[in-house]
Amino acid sequence: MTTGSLLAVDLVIAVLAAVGWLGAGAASAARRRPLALGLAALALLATLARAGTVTALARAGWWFAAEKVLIAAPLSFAGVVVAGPRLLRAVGDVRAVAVPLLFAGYAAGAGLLVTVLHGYPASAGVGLLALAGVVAATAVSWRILGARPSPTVSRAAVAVAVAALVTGTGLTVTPEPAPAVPHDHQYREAGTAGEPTRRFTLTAGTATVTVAGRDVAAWAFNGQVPGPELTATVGDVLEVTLRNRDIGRGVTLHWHGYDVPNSQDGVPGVTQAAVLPGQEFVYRFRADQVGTYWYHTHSASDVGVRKGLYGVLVVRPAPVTGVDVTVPVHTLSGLPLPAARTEPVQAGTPVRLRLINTDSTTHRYALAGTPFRVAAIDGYDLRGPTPLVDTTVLIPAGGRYDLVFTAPATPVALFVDGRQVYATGPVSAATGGWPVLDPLGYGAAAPVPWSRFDKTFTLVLDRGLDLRGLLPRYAHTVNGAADPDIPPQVVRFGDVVRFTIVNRSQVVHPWHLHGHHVLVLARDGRPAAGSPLWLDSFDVRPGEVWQVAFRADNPGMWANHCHNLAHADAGMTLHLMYA
Ligand SMILES: [Cu+2]
Repeated sequence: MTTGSLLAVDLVIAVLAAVGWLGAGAASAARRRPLALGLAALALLATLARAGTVTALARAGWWFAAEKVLIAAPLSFAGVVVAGPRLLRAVGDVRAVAVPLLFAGYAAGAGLLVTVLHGYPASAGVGLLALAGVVAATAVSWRILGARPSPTVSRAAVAVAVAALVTGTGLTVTPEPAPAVPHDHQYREAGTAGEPTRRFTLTAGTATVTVAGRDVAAWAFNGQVPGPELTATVGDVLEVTLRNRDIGRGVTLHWHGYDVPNSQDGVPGVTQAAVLPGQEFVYRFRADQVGTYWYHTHSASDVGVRKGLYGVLVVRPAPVTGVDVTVPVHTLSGLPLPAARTEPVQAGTPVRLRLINTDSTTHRYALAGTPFRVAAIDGYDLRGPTPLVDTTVLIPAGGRYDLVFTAPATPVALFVDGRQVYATGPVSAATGGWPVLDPLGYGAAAPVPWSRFDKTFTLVLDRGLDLRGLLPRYAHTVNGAADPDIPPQVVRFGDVVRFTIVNRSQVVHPWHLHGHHVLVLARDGRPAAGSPLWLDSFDVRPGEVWQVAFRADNPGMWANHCHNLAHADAGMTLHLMYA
């Protein structure tokens, strides 16, 4: 079983245990003896099963099990010890064991809430808060059920609850202020004098566009979704003037995967101010990375990109031979883009399909009718890619794959999630059962260029209640905190930096570091065995642990975030900062 499934199973079992104990308590209070015994037996079985799942999770990595071992397990154990023997002795009136059974339920429920609302890292404060909740709920039940606990027990319970509450909520300590994030930088500008310059103007505005015959209200660059395709030849200087006509939430241009100087990165509040209606901003950088990229607004990015403020950026080596097609896939108001197109290609022609996922979730791509190779991922050529047949690739949010093949005499078609988007002629193929390519085992290996790391960071991705804002929210968290309270990661120019990224949540997090490509070292403890993978976007699935590294060679303040942009907006954003 994968760690991701184990996390899900453990959650279900924890719910069963809590519901079982609470139900048994309620049934015994109502003198429903057989029901009470049945539910208590279910709860006991679930608690025992949970010992197994928590042990397995701890073996997969302490991140997955910390709060379960340190908080939920002792609480559950106390519940069993208190309720179990009393239940066995309750031969006469089953109502006498209602409170011990409810206590076991509150204990199991508190452990579950710690996992769901707080997660990683476990802290003494959270443990004490859970304890206070259990004691308080038990005391209230006691009074409601009319039992008369001894005064000593009552006083002790109140004392424990108050002490736990005071320490758990941190009322006795002054909170540390979050580290300041500097927003004004003076970093090097692009040295771009004297090279051939490619000039573009992108005007952002509300627009009505037609998708699959339907009119859709969109936010568009130059009135079209996607925006104009920006192309350059390696060595050109790109000069892009961004104008905002009427997007009230502001616009910027972020060059996704393009490792531009920090001042051109387009992150509002970090590298520039958002461009407001009537304003403009000129981006200028040298196109020195060949490959497939895209641009998108980073201002209110979740809604902005979803509504259409994105486009393709392709930098080609000169000269181009054969057929070279970009396929940016997007979902606009629930409708899939691009529209399907069919273009005959002469047999023997080299074809490159540049697949771009501009959505916030993973898409599945299948190329039918020809063997093909994955020539590049995220703009970086792979080493020794071998031919693939009837194989699908999964592209994470923000990611790009270049597929290459020589056109056969028979038609070829590309399917995205089963929908045909590009073809050279009529093809019908059922691609649903095809195997999925694992890029970590594809192509020819090469040694990792570093053997030691100057800085190592661990990012544990989770969900949790975030109470630091004005309104409480169920945030997507990194190391137990949500933006803007996640401390920046500080590196020095020249450092070799290693990130360990752990997903202990129930959803996929496509990770995206600005300004750098990272080399994949390992996933779930197994070293990457294929071509070196230099990525800017990679899916960290539930239960996965990725290790990636890079050399800190692009000074500035860089966003480092989940590219499911709804998650990024809901807290899953931090920053990499050069000292
Ligand atoms: Cu995410």
